[in-house]
Amino acid sequence: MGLEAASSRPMETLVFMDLEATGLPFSQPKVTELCLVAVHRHALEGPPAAPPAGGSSQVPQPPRVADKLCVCVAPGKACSSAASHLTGLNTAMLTAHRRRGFDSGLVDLVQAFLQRQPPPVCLVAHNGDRFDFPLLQAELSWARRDALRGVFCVDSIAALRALDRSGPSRESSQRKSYSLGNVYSRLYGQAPPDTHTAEGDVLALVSICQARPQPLLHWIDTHARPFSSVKPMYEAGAGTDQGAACDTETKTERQKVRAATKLATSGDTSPAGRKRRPRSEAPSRSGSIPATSCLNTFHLLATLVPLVVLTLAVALYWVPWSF
Ligand code: DCM
Ligand code: MG
Repeated sequence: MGLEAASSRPMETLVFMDLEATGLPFSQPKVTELCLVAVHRHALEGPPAAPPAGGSSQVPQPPRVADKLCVCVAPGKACSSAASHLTGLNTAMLTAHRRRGFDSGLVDLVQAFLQRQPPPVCLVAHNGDRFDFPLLQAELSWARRDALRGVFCVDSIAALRALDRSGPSRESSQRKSYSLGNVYSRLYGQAPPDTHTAEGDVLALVSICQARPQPLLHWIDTHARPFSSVKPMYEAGAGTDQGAACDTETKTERQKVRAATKLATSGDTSPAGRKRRPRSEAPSRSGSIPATSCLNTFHLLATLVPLVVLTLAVALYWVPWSF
């Protein structure tokens, strides 16, 4: 399909990627928005970012030559209230706007978009190893898991940490936050615009990567791994206990995730969200008998009735003879 490439070659196209979703990994989230921005490595290798102005570094212009694919997706499950609050998206809204699910049409679209790019193609996502890549792999497993055969991927958090450790000042990466917003603010002295929209986050990531392009490209070339090596965040139809997959780094973050779990389990409380709850998930009304309990009663009667008939028959046969 033209995307196959030897990992020994430098990555020619970088596809910056961000996914918005219904919640954190433990909730087996589904994608609500996807954004891909593809640039040739030349776009980063070009002239350095504009010099600092007035104490804070000026944010570089985004590469002029870039292909973009941004798609809203109906997730088919409720968004956690935390996710809705962050992203401004909820399931009712996406359904009301008649967005389609993460179907084979979207897989074809993503595949066609990547095929247009000169290979080797490398996806770059911030926290991609823990969130975006496994989630994309899980969504693809519903359609075609091998759809991104030949594509590579790298996590920009891992890259930036490594560059800090190996840079001239050998900065410690231990105590620093590498969240997208914090990295961006450290570089440019301001918060990134449009955070938690897929496009906003991708463009913020591109700006971050423009700050130190040469060492970053070198790191990407030596650390890109095949996307096929990414394990899906969850298997299609797997159970709900995904606690081990939380994107936690520290104890404090684990606590935050536990707090988010409470929010997430409260679910999408919109009337539309309640209406779409599948029958199997609906709580049984008080007084009604669940179907499984009817089945059990039937089996009990089916066993007991022949036993009683047999006992009566034996009794009727033996009683006259016993006198
Ligand atoms: N997310 C969440 N709760 C958080 C942070 C993120 O549910 N505290 C989910 C919803 C987001 C997705 O992760 O759509 C991706 O996060 P981000 O917007 O940082 O890319
Ligand atoms: Mg995002």
